[in-house]
Order: sequence, then structure tokens, then C-alpha cells
Amino acid sequence: MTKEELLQLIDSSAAEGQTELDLAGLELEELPPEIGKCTQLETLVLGKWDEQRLTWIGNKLTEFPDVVLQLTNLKILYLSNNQITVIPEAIAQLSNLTLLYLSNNQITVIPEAIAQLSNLTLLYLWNNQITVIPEAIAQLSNLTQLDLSNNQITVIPEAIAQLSNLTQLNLWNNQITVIPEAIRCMEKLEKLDLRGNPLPIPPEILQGEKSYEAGDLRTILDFYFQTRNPDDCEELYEAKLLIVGEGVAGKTTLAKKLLNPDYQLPEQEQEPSTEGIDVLRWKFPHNGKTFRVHIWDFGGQEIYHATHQFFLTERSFYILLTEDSSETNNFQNAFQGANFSGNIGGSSNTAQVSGNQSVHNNNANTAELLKLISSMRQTAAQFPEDEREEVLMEIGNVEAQLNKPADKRSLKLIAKKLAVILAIAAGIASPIANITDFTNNVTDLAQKAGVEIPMRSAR
Ligand SMILES: Nc1nc2c(ncn2[C@@H]2O[C@H](COP(=O)(O)OP(=O)(O)OP(=O)(O)O)[C@@H](O)[C@H]2O)c(=O)[nH]1
Ligand SMILES: [Mg+2]
Repeated sequence: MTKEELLQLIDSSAAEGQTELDLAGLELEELPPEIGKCTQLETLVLGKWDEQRLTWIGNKLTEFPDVVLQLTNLKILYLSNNQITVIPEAIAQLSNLTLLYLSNNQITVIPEAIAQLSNLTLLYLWNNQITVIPEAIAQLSNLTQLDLSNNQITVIPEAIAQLSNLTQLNLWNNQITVIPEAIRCMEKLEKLDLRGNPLPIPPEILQGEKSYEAGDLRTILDFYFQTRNPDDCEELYEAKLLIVGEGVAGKTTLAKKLLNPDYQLPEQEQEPSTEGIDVLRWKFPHNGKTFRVHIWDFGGQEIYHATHQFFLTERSFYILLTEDSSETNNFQNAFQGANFSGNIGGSSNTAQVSGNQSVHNNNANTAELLKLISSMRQTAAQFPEDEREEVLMEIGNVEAQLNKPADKRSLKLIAKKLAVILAIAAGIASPIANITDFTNNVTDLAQKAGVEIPMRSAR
């Protein structure tokens, strides 16, 4: 759109008294002052999610446009996907605002003045550089949705609990370590997304049944406040036990002996070597309850396969069987390769999938990639129901990307989805035939599509 066309659009909008004006995706570095004429505007769009192109389109505004502050009838203001660094104090003038979208900008501070937008019901500030939630935010008594995900927030202020109409509080990917007790009293709160924060809550609780959803609010709060008060705590008698070691070290024999203390070594034939991974269930009584252990019996040697490292999860119990202590070093490397971060629900780590030289090779032809997808689907069909549904959906997402021309694919999305797929596979406790081929296919695909898989080290 040329400058003239833009001015015409603004003129006719003002003349016709239109209440909505959409200027998203025009690469505007600043707004023409003529917009100030459109005082009738109730909705102004300067950045949005494009449903057709399935992408965010914004503008190139580096400052919150002053002229917008004159549009005091505005109820809805979309300023997502720009490069705005400062929200001016004068935003308080827009007192009719109900929805304010400022996601995907470079904002570092939420000004106190925001508290004067008393009609605000939705405030989106995800993907910015915000470090502090000001106490003043508590005055936004009509707020129902507050999204501050992907910022650098360290503290949830106690005052937030005064937002008595809040139903959704999204804070994933921040640096929050403590949940204030007052949050338990927020009666209307339905969703609390705290995934990706260094909180002492396991990721499987912070996360819902689907990996892209937040976990159940009450479960999160009960877990957090009960573990801080051990008297209220209910212990979960369940563990994942991984037996690793060189080939013929006796791993399978140990697993059998654990399952059945009367197990005898076969006199004649030898135990066949384990291929891939066997998962066995071992139950025994403990404190009047049944303790359930999922034993993962790895095929020796296989442990060195890059893909097996994805199964080495934190918060698991390991037995390393060795005949001589020098072998221990080999396993140290395997654990390092798996990138254990040492903290529960640790920050995300990157596990290099294979040599660097292949990372930028994205010339593999699509047919080859789709073949890998098809064989992943076949293995996924054997997954337990919940995991199957989730993994097939994610495989579908990757496939959709691969079906686009190579230069239109979102490599970031592919990498993310492949990480989710691996995490789902690693979390399955029952034996799956060809699971090793499955993970090999995933890493192969990553390599051939030219992406590096970001691995969360625990799930
Ligand atoms: N004498 C003796 N033999 C053992 C013992 N444990 C295992 N074996 C034998 O050693 C061989 C290898 O044992 P496995 O338990 O299959 O070893 P593994 O570590 O599972 O081997 P892979 O699956 O190939 O990695 C088998 O023939 C076992 O019968 C032991 O404590 N004493
Ligand atoms: Mg074995």
C-alpha cells in the first residue's frame, strides 16, 4: 500500500465514521498523524494473527504512536508484533479500552498508569522483556485474562489476588520461583499456566494432558502448597528404574531376578541379547501400599546410540552394571549427552542431535521426509491411547510444515514439535516394538529437515 493509498483509507474511514480500522501488515514505521481524525474508531488493528497465512503480521512501530492516544473512543487496540519498547504513562487517556494486545514487542516495563484503564478485561503482553509485574495492576478489577508468558518475571505479587474477576493467568516461560498463597483465594481463576518456570513442581503437573496445555489449576496449587507442608503430603509409590551398562553385563538377568527372586540362570542356552529397550513392570508391597516400578532394560551398546539419550530422563533411578570401573566413564558421557540440568523441571536444554555438519543441510527431498513421517505414524499407532492421540496430532503438525515449500517451513515449529514427540515417546512406560526406530526416525527427520531439536531435559 502506498502512502497515498494509506491516507485515502484513513480519510474515508474518518468520513464514513467507521468504527474499525485494520492496518496490520503494512510495514509502517510510524503512523500518519491523519489517523487522529478518526475519533470515532473503537477498534484499531496494527498487528494481528493472520488466519489465512497462519502467521503474525504486525508493523515496524518502535514507539507507541502518540496519535493513538487521541483516539479516546478506542475499546480494542491491537499493537501486537511491533518493536515497541515503552508503554507511555499517557495510555491512561484511553480509558474506554477493554482489550489491549501488546504481545510480541520489546516492552520492558508495565507503567503504573495502566492501572487507570479500569475497563480493561484483557491484557496480553506475552513475548516482551518485562521483569516486574507492578502492584498497581491489582486495580484492574474487570480484568479476566492476563497473559505475561515469555518474559523475565521473577515474582508474582501477592496483590494479583485482588483481581477478583481473573479467569486466566498465563505466565509460562518466566523465572518465577514462588507462588503467593493468596492465589488460592482467587475464586474465578480457572487457568494458571506456569510451565517453564523454575518452580518446585514437576513438569507433568504444570502441564496438562496435552503438552501444549497448562495443567489443572487445583492440582498445581494443591501440589505446591502440600509439598511445602509435608504433613498434608500423599506419597506416590511409583518410580522409573533404568538399567544401563555394556552388552552382556547381566542387565536383563538382574531385571528378571528383581521381578522373580527365584529366577535361575539358564543352564544351557544363553539369554538372548536385548534389542532396543524392554520395559517391565515390577510391583511389591511397601508401607501397606503397592509400589510400582517401571524397569527399563536397555540393550547394551545401544546406550551409545544418540537416540537412547532421549530416554535418560531426570527424576529416575539408575542402575549402572559394569564389570570394571573404567566402563563408568562411557556412561558419564552418555548422561552428559542427555544434558541433565540437575534441577527438577529444569530449564530447557539443547541436545545436539548429531554432528554440526548436517544441521544446515535442508536439501533432503520432501518425499524422503514424508516417508519418515509415515513410518513414525506406524509405530505411533501402537502407543497407549492418550499418547497416541497426542503424538499423531504432533506428527500431523510436522507433516503440514513439510508439505510447504522448503523456504516457507517454520523450522522453529518443526524443531519444537519433534521435541514434543520425543518427550511423549520417552514418557511411555509400556513396551513398544520398534521404539528405537521411532526415535531414530525423529532424529533423522530433524537432521534432514535441517533443524536442531530443543530438548526439555525432564518430563
Ligand atoms: N555366571 C553368571 N552369569 C550371568 C550373571 N548374570 C548374567 N549372566 C549371564 O551373562 C549373559 C548375559 O546376561 P544378560 O542378562 O543377557 O546381559 P545383558 O546386560 O542384558 O545383555 P544385553 O541385553 O546384550 O545388553 C547371560 O548368558 C547370562 O546368563 C551372573 O551373575 N553370573
Ligand atoms: Mg539384556
